Amino acid sequence: SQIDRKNIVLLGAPVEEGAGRLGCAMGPAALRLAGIGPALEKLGHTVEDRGNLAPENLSGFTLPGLARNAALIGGWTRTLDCAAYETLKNGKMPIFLGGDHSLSMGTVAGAVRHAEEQGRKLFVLWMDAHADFNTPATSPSGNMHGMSVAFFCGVDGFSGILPDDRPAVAPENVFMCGLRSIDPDERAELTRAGVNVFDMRFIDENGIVAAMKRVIETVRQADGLLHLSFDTDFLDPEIAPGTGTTVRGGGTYREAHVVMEMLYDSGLVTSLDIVELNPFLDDRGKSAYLLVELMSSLFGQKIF
Ligand code: 4U7
Ligand code: MN
Ligand code: MN
Ligand code: MN
Repeated sequence: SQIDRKNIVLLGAPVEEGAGRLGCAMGPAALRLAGIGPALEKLGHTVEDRGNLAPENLSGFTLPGLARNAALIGGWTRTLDCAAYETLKNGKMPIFLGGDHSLSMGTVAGAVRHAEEQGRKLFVLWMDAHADFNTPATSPSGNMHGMSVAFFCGVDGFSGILPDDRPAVAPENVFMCGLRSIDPDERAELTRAGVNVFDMRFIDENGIVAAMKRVIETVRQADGLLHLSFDTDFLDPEIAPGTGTTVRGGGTYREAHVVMEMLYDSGLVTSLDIVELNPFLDDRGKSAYLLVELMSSLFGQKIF
């Protein structure tokens, strides 16, 4: 691709109103304090930290159904769509420091807009305990961090956040890894849409390396671009307690690292979100430090 992963741009997205409990707005500060910038520089990358972004004003905007803080999340989506698109257009690799997972509505919208303009396909690797495939019609909570994938796949129910002519990500180009908590209506929509799901049972039975080989092979065959969206709750809560929606039985330390190591070797990742870190719930920076360590593996840190 023309995106140079040696030229990294850090963009803070302190959004927390998409989640059911507050605290994710402190995520960008915690990731910086845990040393994300220096860790990537140490690996030979150029890191430009643009600080934190702010949402466009969409006050008064609402969505039909149950979607809490739709105006604020809609405003963030517009800001992040532009930030992702512009950074990629300049040939640089954006890393979005979250913030709750609703931020991916904007980052992926911008990434797919850029990819389509280049005549390329955008693939999304969604590492998460959850599918985030609810809509304002199906969501049991109304929390928009559980709706991001439905949004960027163009599922009905979100009109007015971005112009209707924006490209959507094809559900068959979305790979979910680590799932272990899916709502009933969400499951029906996910199946209907045809998203690729490597749930925890698949990982138990086949190993995470088998899942990752399929993802990498598919993206490579299509000469696609790959957006990685990494939800802290993909990880087992024993190793990453600092997130609001923990589910036990998650990814292990080595499973997470080997995914990052394989992705680095593939050279396919061109944009990235690190989301759902809630420093208020963390244990002495444990989750923040682990996320930084994983990013080192994603950017070339080798064991041997
Ligand atoms: B996260 C949930 F009901 N599915 O929609 C919902 F279980 O970004 C959780 O993956 C969503 O952490 C979790 O509220 C969103 C719930
Ligand atoms: Mn999520
Ligand atoms: Mn999650
Ligand atoms: Mn969460």
